[in-house]
Amino acid sequence: MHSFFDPASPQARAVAGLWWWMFGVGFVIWLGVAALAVYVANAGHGQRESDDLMHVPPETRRRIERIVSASVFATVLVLAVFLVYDFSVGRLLAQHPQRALTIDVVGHQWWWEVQYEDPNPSKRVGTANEIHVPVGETVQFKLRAADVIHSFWAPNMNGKRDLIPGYVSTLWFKADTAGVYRGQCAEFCGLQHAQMAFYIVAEPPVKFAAWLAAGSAPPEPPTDSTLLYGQRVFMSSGCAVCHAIGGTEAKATVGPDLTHFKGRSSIAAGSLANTRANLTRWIQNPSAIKPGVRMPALPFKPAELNALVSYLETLK
Ligand code: HEC
Ligand SMILES: [Cu+2]
Repeated sequence: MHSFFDPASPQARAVAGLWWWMFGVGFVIWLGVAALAVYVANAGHGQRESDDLMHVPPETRRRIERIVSASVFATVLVLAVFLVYDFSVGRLLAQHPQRALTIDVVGHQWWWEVQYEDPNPSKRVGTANEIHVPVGETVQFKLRAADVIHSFWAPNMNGKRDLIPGYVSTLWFKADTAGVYRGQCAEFCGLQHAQMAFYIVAEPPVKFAAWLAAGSAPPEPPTDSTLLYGQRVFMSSGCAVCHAIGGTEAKATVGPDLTHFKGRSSIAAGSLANTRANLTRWIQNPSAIKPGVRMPALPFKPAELNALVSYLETLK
């Protein structure tokens, strides 16, 4: 669900309200103007003398002046009302509590790095492309860009906010309806810009707290021999140069954090559903799915690939 027409936060409702009023009033004015144009086109046949404005009777002239002044006044009034309305919506969007759950989002070509802030560094939760938020609580987003300009846009929640290299922009919203809402990069950022989606998972606070607590714990270490082999393949064949998995030596941040990879619904920023078959396809040849992607295809023997995928499937 990726729709401005289905707001799920007070912020998105305010933006949608403003838009509908502008649309409605604009439509009524358009109807009026179109009706007048039709009227003018049909009226006045045979009244040759009134073609010449200099010879309009003073009575008619005064009437025309009154109509023009009234129209200008009405136009200014409508624009002024919308100006005030627009400012008030802007104020509402900027309103936020002193303290709020803060989520750091970094835009990369072409995925979203997500970190939940916590005063205790060991409780920070890192994930990617899928942002869980508690329903009924205002959440702050601190938005940064790692390479080029991106734009964070979850239309059911709030308007767009650009991510600009070297600058931190902020955005707030309070999800008030539980659900999964699609978001999308809204500023052209290169070849795979269109494949740079994300999801907002708005869930009841209790469920969210449980998710967050589980997020700071490392995944179950592998025990059976295939999974141990898969983990060795991961650590030794280059994956760990770019990815992190909690509780292991893999700590790199070039690509998405894979600690709880299997807990996410999609692979590569909404490009594929997170299934075993798709994960295998992805690792075999990422650029067949996302041409230009910043992840190389590594040569694996079938047994290695199979063990590697089995291991990644345990990262819940
Ligand atoms: C040069 C750095 C690099 C290397 C090496 C690398 N990756 Fe990636 N990986 C990335 C980047 C960048 C992405 C994000 C791609 C995108 O969505 O545009 C990614 C995405 C992924 C994803 C999808 C994650 C998600 O949540 O969407 C998985 C799974 C993954 N890599 C596994 C692996 C495995 C397994 C290996 C080793 C065979 C590996 N990667 C090697 C950089 C790398
Ligand atoms: Cu983009």
